[in-house]
Amino acid sequence: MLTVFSNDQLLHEGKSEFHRGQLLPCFESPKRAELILAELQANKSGDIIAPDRFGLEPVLRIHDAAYVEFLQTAFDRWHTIHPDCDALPHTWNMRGARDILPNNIYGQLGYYSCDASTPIMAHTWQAAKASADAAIMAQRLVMQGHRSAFALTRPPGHHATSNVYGGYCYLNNAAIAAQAFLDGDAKQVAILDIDYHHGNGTQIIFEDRNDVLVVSIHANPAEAYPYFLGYADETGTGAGKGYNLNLPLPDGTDWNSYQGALETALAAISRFTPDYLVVSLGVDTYAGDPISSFKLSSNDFSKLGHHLGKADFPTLILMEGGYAVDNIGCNVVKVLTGFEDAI
Ligand code: OKP
Ligand code: ZN
Repeated sequence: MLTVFSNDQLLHEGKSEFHRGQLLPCFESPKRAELILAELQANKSGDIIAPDRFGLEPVLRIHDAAYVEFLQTAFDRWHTIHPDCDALPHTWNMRGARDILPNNIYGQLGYYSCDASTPIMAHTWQAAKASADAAIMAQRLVMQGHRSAFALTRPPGHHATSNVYGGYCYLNNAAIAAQAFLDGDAKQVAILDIDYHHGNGTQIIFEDRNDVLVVSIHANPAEAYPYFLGYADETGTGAGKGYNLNLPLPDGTDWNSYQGALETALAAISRFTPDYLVVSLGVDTYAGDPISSFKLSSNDFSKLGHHLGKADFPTLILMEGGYAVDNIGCNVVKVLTGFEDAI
């Protein structure tokens, strides 16, 4: 399978994130992408190409202009006050308070974010934009007739909304790609999110729309990040009623129970008859993941890829999470190889 990746995506390298009471080295590191690339090359998985530079237009179809400008300028504003550390928020809005944008950089970081795990550094914008460009490039290739393409998107995207970053995500690559399909020749697009964490950003972006079906299999949010969305009773709003499907699974889920959810998800997608499928792929469902609790094995990822291939849609696979760095390359290659073996 063809892979799209830009070296600019490696420029984002956070020092630390707030994790369970401590500032720890960031789990979401450039090493993740490097190890996936190395494994793709070792397995002769297909060409790896750099994306074109797309303008802001496809990004602004999903994200607010003021939010994008904030992401472009936040680090410089922070850096003049704090030359030695990354920008992390510490104060957020509260229920009952006003939806108002303060002038202060600490206030604005809180306004535009949802957690303290997602630092902004000197090149965060550049890397996030390059990651979105990889998604758009792969989207173009699939629209031009490739059966599938893999965008090695890092930083990931599925927790970002039109105007909120968090969960290591700044631009919602899957949403940008889905919208780009619709702005091309598609009438309907399905997004299947199989990261361990619920794709709250993707759900919020599309929950009132019926041209994008969002289906997500993830850890029960009552027990796992992002906590405040991703429950089974969220089925879409307004015109989007019936076009959001959440399949939360308990701690310790292994392939046996995962497979049933995957079949349910793919059956719902088939009924929707999308023109294209966008897969938000996280391999943090792996048993060895340091921040997750599912129990998929490396071989299970081959079976997962096989199911995705058998679903028989023109498919863009893009990367979300996966933090067991020693196995991340192998697990991603298993998904892609399983996919190709099925078609
Ligand atoms: C991103 B993706 C605090 C615990 C939770 C955020 C997890 C983001 C996961 N450090 N941290 O969906 O893999
Ligand atoms: Zn995740």
